[in-house]
Amino acid sequence: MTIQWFPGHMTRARRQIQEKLKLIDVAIELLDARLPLSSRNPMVDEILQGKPRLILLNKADLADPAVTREWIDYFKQEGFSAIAVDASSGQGVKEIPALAKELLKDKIEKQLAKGMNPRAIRALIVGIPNVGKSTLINRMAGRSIAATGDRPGITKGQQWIKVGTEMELLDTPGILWPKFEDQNVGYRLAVTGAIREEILNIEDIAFFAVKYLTQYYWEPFAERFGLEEAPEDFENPDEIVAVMEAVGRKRGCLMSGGRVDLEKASSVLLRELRAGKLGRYSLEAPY
Ligand SMILES: Nc1nc2c(ncn2[C@@H]2O[C@H](COP(=O)(O)OP(=O)(O)OP(=O)(O)O)[C@@H](O)[C@H]2O)c(=O)[nH]1
Ligand SMILES: [Mg+2]
Repeated sequence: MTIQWFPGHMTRARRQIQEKLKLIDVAIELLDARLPLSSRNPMVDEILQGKPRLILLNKADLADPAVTREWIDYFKQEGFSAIAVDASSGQGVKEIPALAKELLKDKIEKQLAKGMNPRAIRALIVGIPNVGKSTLINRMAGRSIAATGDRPGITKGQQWIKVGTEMELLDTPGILWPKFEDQNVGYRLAVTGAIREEILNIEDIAFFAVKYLTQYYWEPFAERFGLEEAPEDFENPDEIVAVMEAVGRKRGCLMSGGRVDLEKASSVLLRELRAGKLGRYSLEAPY
């Protein structure tokens, strides 16, 4: 099964980015630190056409720090400049202007050699919906100028925002891509709330989350939901569903007759995961 959908405004958002490329010195690509590859637009190279690029693993406060370090190494090996940041607290954000300048060093040196005063660096901020682009911009600007919110699709159009005298940032609406070749990509995005839940079945999303998290983060998971026995075989769907039912019972998601309401249990579970109640976790690792 491939999940296919592509809201029209995303085609427009992509076109608008390409129209602005001429004005842009550097692209800042925001990925979700919990799922860097799944939150990476497979068309990004094509869209950015060789612009110097800085990769930010945002929401690093929610991700497993050891896995985030592996991801940073991974992107560096791919030849990118990459750091982990937390746009909501500002952790790591101060380093961004210096890294952008470093990427543009040759260009800036040439301008200086010609006696020109280097103008403010123009940076394009790109990434999937809800990854924290506008939050990052507000953080860098030191004021709340771009609208933010905890659901995808807050930013509707582009907006230039000045950061001191050194940088100008272009906020853009989040973009996704026409289809997910690997359905796990869709599930990872859905677990974190990057895509609307209705696109996938909520019980399938919760199943995916429980399968991964019980395997890699059993202790915090068991503690949060008061569980005792970890699944023996994570590939056995019955065992994963049994965990979901146990969570449902703990949270009182019962139907008449005492059976667990799996849909309700899934919804409660995902809400708690998204609210960070499980602590820090990553949904994919590079190695
Ligand atoms: N925990 C955590 N939350 C963050 C971070 N950055 C952003 N957020 C939250 O993520 C949500 C989305 O942030 P936005 O800045 O609106 O995201 P966006 O990428 O601009 O989204 P669109 O405009 O819809 O494309 C908000 O609730 C932010 O508070 C972060 O580093 N850590
Ligand atoms: Mg936004």
